[in-house]
Amino acid sequence: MKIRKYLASNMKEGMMRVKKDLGMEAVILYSRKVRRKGLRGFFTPKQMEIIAAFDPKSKESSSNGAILKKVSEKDQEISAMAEQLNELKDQISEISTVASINDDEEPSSKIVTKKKSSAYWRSYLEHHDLDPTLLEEVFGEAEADAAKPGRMSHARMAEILRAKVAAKINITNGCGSRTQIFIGPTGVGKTTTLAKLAARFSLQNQEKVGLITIDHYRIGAVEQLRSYSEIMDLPLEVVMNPQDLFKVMMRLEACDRILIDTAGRSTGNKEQLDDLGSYLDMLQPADIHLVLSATTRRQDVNYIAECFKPLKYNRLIVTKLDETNAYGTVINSAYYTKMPLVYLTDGQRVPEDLKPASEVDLAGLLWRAR
Ligand SMILES: Nc1nc2c(ncn2[C@@H]2O[C@H](COP(=O)(O)OP(=O)(O)OP(=O)(O)O)[C@@H](O)[C@H]2O)c(=O)[nH]1
Ligand SMILES: [Mg+2]
Repeated sequence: MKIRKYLASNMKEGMMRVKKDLGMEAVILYSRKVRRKGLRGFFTPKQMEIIAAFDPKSKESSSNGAILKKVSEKDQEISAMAEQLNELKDQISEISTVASINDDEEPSSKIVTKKKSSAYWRSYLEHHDLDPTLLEEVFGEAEADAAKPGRMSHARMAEILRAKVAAKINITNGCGSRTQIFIGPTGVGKTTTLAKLAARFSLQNQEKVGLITIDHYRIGAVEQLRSYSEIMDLPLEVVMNPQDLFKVMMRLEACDRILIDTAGRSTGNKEQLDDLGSYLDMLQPADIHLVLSATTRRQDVNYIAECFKPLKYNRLIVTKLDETNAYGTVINSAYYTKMPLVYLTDGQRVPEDLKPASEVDLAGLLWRAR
C-alpha cells in the first residue's frame, strides 16, 4: 500500500493530481484545509491537504479479474455462436448433398468444407453400391490425407478417393496361361467372353487357338460355341467326363492357347460345383476366370465369390458393364476375391466389346470417366 500527501489550492485540483499520480483506484484517506508554513501562509489563501492511498496489487487483481470475466463471457458467447453456425452448416450440407445427388449435378468445381465433401462423395459412392467396409477403409485413408487445414474442392476430394479406390483393386494384364477356363453363375456371359478372347488370340495375336466345352448340360450350349468355332475356323472339342480331358488335351497339343467353356453353375449347388471341380483338377496349371456380371447385387457378388472359392479361380472378368449405371460390383468383386481383374466386357458384340482391365480407369468408372 502506498500513501501520499498532496497540497493543492482546492479539492478539485487535488483530486486531479491524486488520480494522475496514483490512478483511478486511489482512495482518499483524509483531506483538510491548511495554511502554508511560515509568514507567507498568513498572506495567502489556505491550501487543501489530501492524504491518498493506493494498493498496486488490488488494482492489478481487480482490473485483471474484470478483464478476465469479460473475456470469458465473450468466449462463451463466441463458442455458442460457433456451435450454432456449425449446426447450421451441417444442416445446409446435408440438404445440398441430397439435392446435388438427386439433381445429378456435377459438383467438381465447388470449394466446400472437407466434411461436406466427404458427405457428398460418401452418398455418391453408396449409390454405386460400393461395399460399406471398403467405403470405410477408403474414407478413413482419404480423410487422413485431406487432414491439412483449409477447404478443398469436390474435385480434389474425388481425386484423393479415386486413388484410394484404385489402390484396393488388383489388375493383371498380359495374355496369361496357355489353358484358360471360364467359370461362373448361369448366363453371365462366359461363352460370349470366351468367343471374344478366341478372336483376339487367333486374329490379333495370330495364335493357334483350340476350344473345349464341358457344357453338355444346357440344350444348345455346344451349338452356341460350335457356331463361333466355325466362324473363326477353330477346332472344338466336347468333353463328357473328366477322364476324356487327357485325350482331348493331347489332340489340341499343337495349340498355343486352349480356351475352355464350362456350364453355368447354380451358385448354391455344392454338388454341381464339386462336379465342375473334378474337371478343373485335371486341367492345372491354368488361368481359371471367375466371370461375374456387373449387374449382380453386392451381397450376391460376395456369396458367389465364396461359393466358387473351392474351384480355385485365380482371375476375374466382369461382364455387362453396359447394363448398369452403378459400377460398385467391379470394385467389390476385386475387393472380395482379392483376385486380379483381367477383362471387362460392355456389350454383346464379338469380338469388339471386351477391354483389358489394365486399359480401363476402374476407379474412374465410379466417376463415370469410362
Ligand atoms: N449387354 C451385354 N450382354 C452380354 C455381355 N456378355 C454377354 N452378354 C449376353 O448375355 C447372354 C448370355 O451370354 P452367354 O455367353 O451365353 O452366358 P453364359 O455365362 O455362357 O451362360 P450359361 O452358359 O447358360 O451359363 C447372351 O445374350 C449374351 O449376348 C455384355 O458384356 N453385355
Ligand atoms: Mg455358356
